[in-house]
Amino acid sequence: MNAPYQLPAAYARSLRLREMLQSNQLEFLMEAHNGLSARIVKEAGFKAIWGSGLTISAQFGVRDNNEASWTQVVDTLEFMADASDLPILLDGDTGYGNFNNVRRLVKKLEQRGIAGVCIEDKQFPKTNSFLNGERQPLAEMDEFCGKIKAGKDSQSDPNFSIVARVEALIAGWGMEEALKRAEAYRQAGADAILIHSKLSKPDEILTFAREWAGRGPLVIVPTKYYSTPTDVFRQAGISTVIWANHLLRGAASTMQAIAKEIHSSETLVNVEDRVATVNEIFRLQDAEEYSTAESVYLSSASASRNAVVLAASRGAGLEAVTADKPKVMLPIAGKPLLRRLVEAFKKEGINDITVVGGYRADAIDTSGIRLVVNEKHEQTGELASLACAAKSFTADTVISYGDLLFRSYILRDLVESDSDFCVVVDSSQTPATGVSSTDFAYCSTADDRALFGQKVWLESVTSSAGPAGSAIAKTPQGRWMGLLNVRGAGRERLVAMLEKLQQRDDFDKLDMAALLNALVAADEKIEVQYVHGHWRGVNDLDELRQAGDFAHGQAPYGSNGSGSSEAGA
Ligand code: SPV
Ligand code: MG
Repeated sequence: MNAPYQLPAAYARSLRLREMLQSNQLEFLMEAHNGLSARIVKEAGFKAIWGSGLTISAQFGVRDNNEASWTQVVDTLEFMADASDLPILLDGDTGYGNFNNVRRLVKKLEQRGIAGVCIEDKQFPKTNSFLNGERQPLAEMDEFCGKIKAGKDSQSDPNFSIVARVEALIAGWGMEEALKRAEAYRQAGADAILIHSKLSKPDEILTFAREWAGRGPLVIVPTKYYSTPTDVFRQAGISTVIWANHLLRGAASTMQAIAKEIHSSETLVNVEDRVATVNEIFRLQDAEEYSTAESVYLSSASASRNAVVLAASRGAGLEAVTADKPKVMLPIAGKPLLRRLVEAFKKEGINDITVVGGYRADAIDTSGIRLVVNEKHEQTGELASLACAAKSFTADTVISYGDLLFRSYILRDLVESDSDFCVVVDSSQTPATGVSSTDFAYCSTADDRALFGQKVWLESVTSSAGPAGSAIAKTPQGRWMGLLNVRGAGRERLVAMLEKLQQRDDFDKLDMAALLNALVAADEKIEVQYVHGHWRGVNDLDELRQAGDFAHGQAPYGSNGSGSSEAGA
């Protein structure tokens, strides 16, 4: 069965306004003048909004004399229509020109989902009815009827409403003229008549309503005769009451009081509890919807992520080339190792990068990174350096050795892991071929290179701090690359573990492998992602040369380097 046909949103709003105008119970429109107030009107329970010319002008800080252009008004209405799904009746002043301007206005309002427009029989540019009303020239009646007809002929949504506002009482032309004009406007096609009065009593409105005798919906604006009980309007057969400017006036009084208070007291302490909380503003802006959408539409790679790069060492075996710089600043195919690493992080959307320097930290290029220095780098090891970056775990974080080069998929797959801890292990390297006796990894399953969908867990890593458990007796399944991803609640647990290890006497000697082993010993699950080559570390001059070849092999097509000599390719 087909779903029932849904009216497009603009139709639904125009239909709702039309039904309000035609209903036989008294209805109310509440003024709004921007997106925020439109939202507030909706939340208060109103069924529709009055887009007041006075208050939209006032929120711009200009007069109600068509000083704001009609397109500026329409742009404001668009924000209001976005912030609230209520029907909006625009106070369209005189229609901003002649019949032709009204035609264009109606088209543009329909396009922005506005339900109707009220136009008044004065001359452009208008002045607010409560400012020297009797001196204000009225439009010629037939000319105004032409505007109404032009508007009705140009609407494409049959439910769009045009309300004709009679200013004869305001301008002092008398009841007879008001009734004559209202009838002419009704015959020209107006969907309702707004009869306006500036008296403090509702007398002329009630007389008008009696004489009008229900020929069509009547709309009123009781700003001046505000003390009239609402039931009086009900009994007079009024269709709709407009509360025309009270949100703006309320906001003005509050802003004046708060500005004065803060200016004179030079503190926020007296006002904080008397104003909406910042969280309430976020709620009104629908900030939560943004967060939900972010989790749906932003790829996990571009969500906020950090990186911590361990770069404190000079590089044992590299003394000949590191007299004036740390290992991470060694050029590989013309570009420092660290720069290559930073580019790899940035490509993965990781922009918050903390580098822990030590030896010749002054020679580290700090563009695009935050440098923290392990001042005791000569006497301490990797964990002491990591502890210097403990404040950087403000989001999911990749911890990385500083001397790594790798193909980009390795980092991408690592950050996409949903485990709290995840490491990359190269199954192509075993102690026989490896150059280092540390960082070999024992895992729950060996890499048979067809482990898709099956998780592998780390059991231990060979560490300079000594063998971890009994695993050392077996053959390791590969070599830990020096990349650890920490996500979610794992971050706090990692920092806690680091603090715990800091209590140990041998903390200064501990390396990253010791941290991984301590986590495993504390029953943490550390996921292993296997790779088979596709990366380089730099631990001696030979590896430095191989890293250069690797970098050339990774150079973009069309650039100078185009080799392909890399490990395990
Ligand atoms: C407005 O709200 O801009 C109106 C109503 O036109 S009144 O200010 O009462 O004329
Ligand atoms: Mg107005």
